[in-house]
Amino acid sequence: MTGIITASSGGLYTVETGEGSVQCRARGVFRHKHEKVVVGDRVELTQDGEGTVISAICERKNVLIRPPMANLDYIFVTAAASMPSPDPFMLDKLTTIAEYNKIKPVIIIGKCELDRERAAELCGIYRLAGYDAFCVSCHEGEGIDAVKKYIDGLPAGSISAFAGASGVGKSSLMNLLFPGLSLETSSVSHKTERGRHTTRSVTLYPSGAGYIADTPGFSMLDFEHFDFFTKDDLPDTFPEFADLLGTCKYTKCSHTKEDGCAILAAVRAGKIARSRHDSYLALYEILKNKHAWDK
Ligand SMILES: Nc1nc2c(ncn2[C@@H]2O[C@H](COP(=O)(O)OP(=O)(O)OP(=O)(O)O)[C@@H](O)[C@H]2O)c(=O)[nH]1
Ligand SMILES: [Mg+2]
Ligand SMILES: [Zn+2]
Repeated sequence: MTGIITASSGGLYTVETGEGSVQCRARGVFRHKHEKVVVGDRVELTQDGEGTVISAICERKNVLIRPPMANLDYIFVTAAASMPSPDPFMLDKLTTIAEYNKIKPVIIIGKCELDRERAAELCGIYRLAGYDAFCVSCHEGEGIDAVKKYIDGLPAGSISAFAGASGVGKSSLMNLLFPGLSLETSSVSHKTERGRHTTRSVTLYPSGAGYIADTPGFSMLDFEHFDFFTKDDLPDTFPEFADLLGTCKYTKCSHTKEDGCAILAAVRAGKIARSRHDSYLALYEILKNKHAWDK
């Protein structure tokens, strides 16, 4: 029998088999091989002396460290227009990690009633990059139907997740999108503008034809070590660069400062958002200093 891992806690996994869900443990062999079963994994179940156990992990499409999940098809990269203040660099780290792992990013700007101008500006930046982007307000109900329709239209069997900083409203939005859920939410500290890390683990919920996960919010610390890929992989993680790659004056152009760089020209012409290129520069600096053995 096969199934999909929908939750995990202290070595106990919830597996949805299509004929209901079972709770079970993984065979000891995974621990020896340092292979970790994560939410989103498709697994094989076998009966042994102790009952049902996970006996094999099916080949993965991808696996992320944050959120700890496998086989993601879509990631709803979520920020708030305010409280906490949006951090485009954090959003761009998430989109680049997603792109590198062949996960389609979709942008959600929540709490849009708090700062409509900033919300519209952020959506504009990501639409210019070619992403689907939604402004939503859980408090005023705005944009919820559009996101719901989008999720309902995702391919059968697809796996998605909401991801972003703590307190941006991921669980609040899930509660509105899926009225059967009553996920815990809690207020953002006014003093620090930080969330309280209310969601503690990744859980997949059935959504239309697929699955969608609520995940624990990030803190800035989670992103200090950005070592998922190398600087040579970086340009390909910005989809708005794609058409221009290979058209710069120098074949080895780093798109950071060279004369005749087609990417820089597009930034000056307003065809590529400056904040996206700023993130590119910052990531380039980090990855430039990264050694292969840092992985
Ligand atoms: N003003 C405003 N507040 C919102 C909106 N959506 C959610 N909130 C509030 O933001 C706070 C945090 O919401 P959560 O849903 O717990 O945030 P989260 O992203 O799940 O946070 P973690 O689980 O810590 O990652 C709660 O107090 C919500 O009521 C909104 O559209 N507008
Ligand atoms: Mg939450
Ligand atoms: Zn260039």
